[in-house]
Amino acid sequence: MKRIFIASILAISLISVGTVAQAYPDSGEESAAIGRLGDPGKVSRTVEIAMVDNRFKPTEIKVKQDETVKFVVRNTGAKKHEMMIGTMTELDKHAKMMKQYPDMEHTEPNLISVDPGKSGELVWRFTEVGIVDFACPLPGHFKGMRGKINVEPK
Ligand SMILES: [Cu+2]
Repeated sequence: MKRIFIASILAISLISVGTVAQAYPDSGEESAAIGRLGDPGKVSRTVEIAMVDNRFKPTEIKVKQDETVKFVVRNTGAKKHEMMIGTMTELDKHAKMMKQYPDMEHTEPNLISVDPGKSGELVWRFTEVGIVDFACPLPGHFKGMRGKINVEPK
């Protein structure tokens, strides 16, 4: 019974992802601007970020184009938090999905979940100059728990 329930939630969420993707036909191009998963062997900068309830510290980070950055993210709060790198459109879309299905397990290359008292790492390569957003997409956190990564020319 429980298994059937989970399967149907998955099916519903897949359908809604499909619908959203159609609504934003250019989201693929947008995603490329945020960079991609980095090679842990090529890290050129380590940035420490603290998660509190419900904020990131710091909220502004500077990196250089083509840098591979290792984010060491420590959750010093009492709640579970996530850090997701993306465009505001993507982050917003994901936050809406989390609101609808708060217990949905999700793994994506541009996201880490960190339990209270733990830390996690995310290695990301920034390929284009500009502002890349990050946020915690969990329900009730998304509005206040945001930050910006300024990718400067190398
Ligand atoms: Cu959070």
